[in-house]
Amino acid sequence: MTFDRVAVVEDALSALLAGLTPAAARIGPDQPLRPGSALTARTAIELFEDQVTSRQLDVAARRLKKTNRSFHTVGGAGHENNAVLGAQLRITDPAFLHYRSGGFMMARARQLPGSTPAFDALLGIVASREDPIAQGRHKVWGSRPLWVPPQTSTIASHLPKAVGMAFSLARARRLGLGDELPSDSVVMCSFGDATVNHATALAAFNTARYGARIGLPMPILFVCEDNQTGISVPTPEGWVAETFAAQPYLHYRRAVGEVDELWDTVAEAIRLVRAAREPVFLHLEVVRLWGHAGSDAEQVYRSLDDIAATESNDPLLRNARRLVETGAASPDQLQALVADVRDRVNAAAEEATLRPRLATTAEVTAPLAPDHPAEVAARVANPILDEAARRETFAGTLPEEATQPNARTLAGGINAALSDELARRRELIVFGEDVARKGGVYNVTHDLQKRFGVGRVFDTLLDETSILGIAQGAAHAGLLPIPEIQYLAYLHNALDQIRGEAATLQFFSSGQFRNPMVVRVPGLAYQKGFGGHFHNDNSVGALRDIPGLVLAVPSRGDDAARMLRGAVAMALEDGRVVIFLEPIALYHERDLHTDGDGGWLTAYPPPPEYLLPGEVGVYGADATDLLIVSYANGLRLSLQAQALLAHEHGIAARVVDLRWLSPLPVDAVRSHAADCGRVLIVDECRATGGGVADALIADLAERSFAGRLASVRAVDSFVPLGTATAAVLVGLDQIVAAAVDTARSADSADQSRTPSGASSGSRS
Ligand SMILES: Cc1ncc(C[n+]2csc(CCOP(=O)(O)OP(=O)(O)O)c2C)c(N)n1
Repeated sequence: MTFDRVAVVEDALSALLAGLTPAAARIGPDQPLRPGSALTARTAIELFEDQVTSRQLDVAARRLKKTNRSFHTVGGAGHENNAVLGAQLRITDPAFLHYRSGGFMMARARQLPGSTPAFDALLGIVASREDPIAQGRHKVWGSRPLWVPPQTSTIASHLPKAVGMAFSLARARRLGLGDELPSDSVVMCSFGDATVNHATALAAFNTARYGARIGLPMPILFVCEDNQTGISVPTPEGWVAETFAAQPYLHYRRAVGEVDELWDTVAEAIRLVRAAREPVFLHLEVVRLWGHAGSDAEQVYRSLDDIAATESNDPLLRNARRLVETGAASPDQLQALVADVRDRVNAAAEEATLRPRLATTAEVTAPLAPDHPAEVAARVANPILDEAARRETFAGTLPEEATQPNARTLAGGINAALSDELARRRELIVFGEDVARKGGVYNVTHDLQKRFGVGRVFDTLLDETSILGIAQGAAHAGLLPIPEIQYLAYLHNALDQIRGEAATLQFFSSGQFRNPMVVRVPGLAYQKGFGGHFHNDNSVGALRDIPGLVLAVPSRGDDAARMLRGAVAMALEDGRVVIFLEPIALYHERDLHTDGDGGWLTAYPPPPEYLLPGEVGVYGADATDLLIVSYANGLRLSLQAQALLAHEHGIAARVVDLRWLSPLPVDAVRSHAADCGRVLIVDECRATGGGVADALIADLAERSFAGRLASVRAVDSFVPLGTATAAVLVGLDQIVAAAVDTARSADSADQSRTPSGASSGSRS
């Protein structure tokens, strides 16, 4: 038996309009519905039309679904009063929207003559590639001209970036950026009542309040569309008001009553957030009609009486009554309006189903990982500061003029490169826990705040979700964020902000919105004296599977400086999200083979030298007995092994540093493998899915690499404390033994070998 309340609700509106008695006296189009209200008859009728249009989109989505012509039925039915916000906020007030925002979008689009919001939404519902925001990749509310970045389906995940943008508006302006938006813009963010319980939402409310508490401008309007339920779970009565009405540093406004009352409350809330630049929580009471989505069998968890009671509170019924009783409109006028909207949306829906859909892999993935190396190269080279300006940045001595020829550690190289980038790119900001005053747990951001000021280098509160939210919001505001997550293990705490949000934005907006960033993450294992898993997390599996994400893993100071420049330029030019994973154990390492040999210190390559994905490091390019492929701590161990293999076993091994773990530089590996004929992968991450060995071996095997293939990997274990680490991590002896075994194995390696020639290097 089907349970379809669409017809019931539709008929109720028709019946109401047919039976309403016109008011004794009409009011003029510019008169308010009620003395003292700012809602005029004209605007109220427009609003009603927007709400009916939104409702008809839901009707059409469900109708088309029955014949498999639509793919999304989560609707806004019952939430249409959010149109009151769409009409009153400006299109230069960025809006991060709940998925029930049809009314909001219809009303907002009125501010942009020539827009076709209903047809646009229908193109999304039928997943047509002509959908102007997502090209059918998802049904999202979004529009570049209306400043509505698309949001994913993950509830609450959009709140941290909305807060991040509110936080960043003034900061960007102070740096002479972000002038696309007026200086009094506010950020709006809407969500449901169940969502307020989510950890991510709570993080965002907290960060907004914390910001207000320390005196930062936080012009964020939180809008809770309270339909008293989350799918099937009722929200305890009064919960939202109890929780938010009296929180310090958060203004609370409750929007209830007739549409003109809602209008005035919303107007006051917007005025407040715009003028005070403090967070406001607007509590908008709504109802949810027709269940959570078309697939939701609401009758399983609600009685019919209950459902009917909700339907009797349909905002369209209420608003129609109000328009007629105040004399703003006649029943005939509204009847004609509803009939007209129904016809128009039906016709548009049929038309939308005929429009083409994405079909090929290339079409689907086009916005995922923009890659324009020539333009990136131009970015790296521009601007280059003159020597005097750089000397000023570095207080007289340039980092390349250190007292010894090779004087930079990995940490020193990153610090100097960050300084160079901050000095030449005003849009750059560096932030995170302890990065500013302390200069980072490992001193990598030492002195940056002193040199570049609190506006550009700052400490944040202790919340990784909010740090990554600030990064996304800052990017929306025109800045280039370089956030730091203190340890790799704690990135997982907030990974949804990368996986579900930052990495998906270009995909779901067809490249129209971008959140470029370079996220610095100290990580990996082998720390001496500071053990245990959480500070020695040796898995990159959760990062490597994120489409479009770039994962950079430098090992030495010079590489790090060049790679950071490449990463920043990729972010600026192509909007890429880059994770810059820094091996903690190598930060302050100086030696390679013996104490005091200084073999891990490097010269500092000044700008514009840079490296991009695909460019590997090669050590021993002439050696062809064996290829060792590694990265990070594994690279240093492999170089130690290389020396032992030569001296003790007469084996000439070539070592390749991958440098980039996503995308993997497979072309370079294939070429070096062909040169050497035998390959050993040294992967310091966990054996199963944690690292890169599986992917590299599979790639070579699938390409019929004929030589011996082997790997050493860390054990599938968390890293223990103290000396027991040696029992699970890859060690030097293990590498040497595997290398000897691989190099001496009898196989077809000699036949598979090709003349040598591949090399690496950096560019400038
Ligand atoms: C993080 C996350 N968990 C679970 C879901 C599945 N889900 C989608 S909507 C929803 C309920 C949200 O309720 P509420 O915030 O009240 O919004 P409403 O749908 O009622 O408007 C849930 C649990 C999700 N999308 N994201």
